[in-house]
Amino acid sequence: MTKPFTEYCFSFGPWNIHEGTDPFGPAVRESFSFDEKVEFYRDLGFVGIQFHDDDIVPDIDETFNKGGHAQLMSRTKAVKTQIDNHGLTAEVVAPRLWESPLTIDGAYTANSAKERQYALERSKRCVDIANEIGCKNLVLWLAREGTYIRETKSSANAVGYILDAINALLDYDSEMRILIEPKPNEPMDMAYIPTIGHAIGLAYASDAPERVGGLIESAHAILAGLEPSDEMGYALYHKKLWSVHLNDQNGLKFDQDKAFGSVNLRRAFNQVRVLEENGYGRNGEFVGLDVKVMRTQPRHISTKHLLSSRRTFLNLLEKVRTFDKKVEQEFIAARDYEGLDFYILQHLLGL
Ligand code: 3MF
Ligand code: MG
Repeated sequence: MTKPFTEYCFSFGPWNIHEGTDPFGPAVRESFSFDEKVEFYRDLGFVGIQFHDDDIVPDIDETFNKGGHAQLMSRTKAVKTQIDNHGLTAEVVAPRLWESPLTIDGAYTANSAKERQYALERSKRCVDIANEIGCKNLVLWLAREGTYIRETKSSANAVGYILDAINALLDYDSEMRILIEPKPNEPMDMAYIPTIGHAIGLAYASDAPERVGGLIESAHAILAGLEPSDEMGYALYHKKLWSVHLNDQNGLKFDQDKAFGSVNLRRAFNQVRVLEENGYGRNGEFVGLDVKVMRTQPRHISTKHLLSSRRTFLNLLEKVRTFDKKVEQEFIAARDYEGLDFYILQHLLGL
């Protein structure tokens, strides 16, 4: 029996507190500044921040063009001091490769060599920022690496382009780890790296497999028609689950980022179960949440989704730990899976 592990560390990104903009309507709440958001973390029970490069250095391309590397580093130093003062850690930093006019046709897989070059340079700057803020985890959500129609790109060449970029980043910094965050669609119709299996395939094909792993988001797995806890189990077996974005998703539609467990509690239970039973967190992995508050929520209570997602994780952790393993094994030995099924429901309902 492994010793029960109690101290999970939780993280979220500044974008998880937002103004309610959606494709059909504008902001409905006034923004909280980054300075205000940093104040919220501890009170909400979080100690880790997930960053994009431009959460740290706003207008990163302009700042770089005007002030060069020194300007990026001085802004990063200021944010580092700020988060240190709040007792917070930068869990990950991700280059935001999907907003620039130079990444309209993709980043690493754009058809234009000049655009691919921009994506790589921007990623290297992100590595510098990560180092300066004391973080060794670079997240790659490959947002625009895919197509709207198949015929615009060669999918085989695209895999090579992505791998080239990963190898160039591994070479650029011999200590940085790369966490690929797969997602099957949105913004693209079809993405080249839709599941954790694809991501881990790239990891093993890379020049430093021990430094390439994955970040699994519940909603992304569900959008691929897969069971998030099994996706996690796959990565855990390979020792490549280095972060998670827990949330929930109501069927196959736009990426909803609903509060963890809010659609399917049992599916959430199984995610907590696979993490807890496979030692997730023991090597410093964070329990990351990537959750969006409802558009209807008034501003002064627009962080409740973070509080409740964390609480749901902890409540389900209690359910995982109080689950009677002996009873479970008896049902399994008798091949009475109907019995086990009902036992789980009773347990989740507290009966
Ligand atoms: C998109 C996502 C992203 C990534 C984030 C980190 C905006 O569906 O999940 O959230 O998690 O960009 O790289
Ligand atoms: Mg995410």
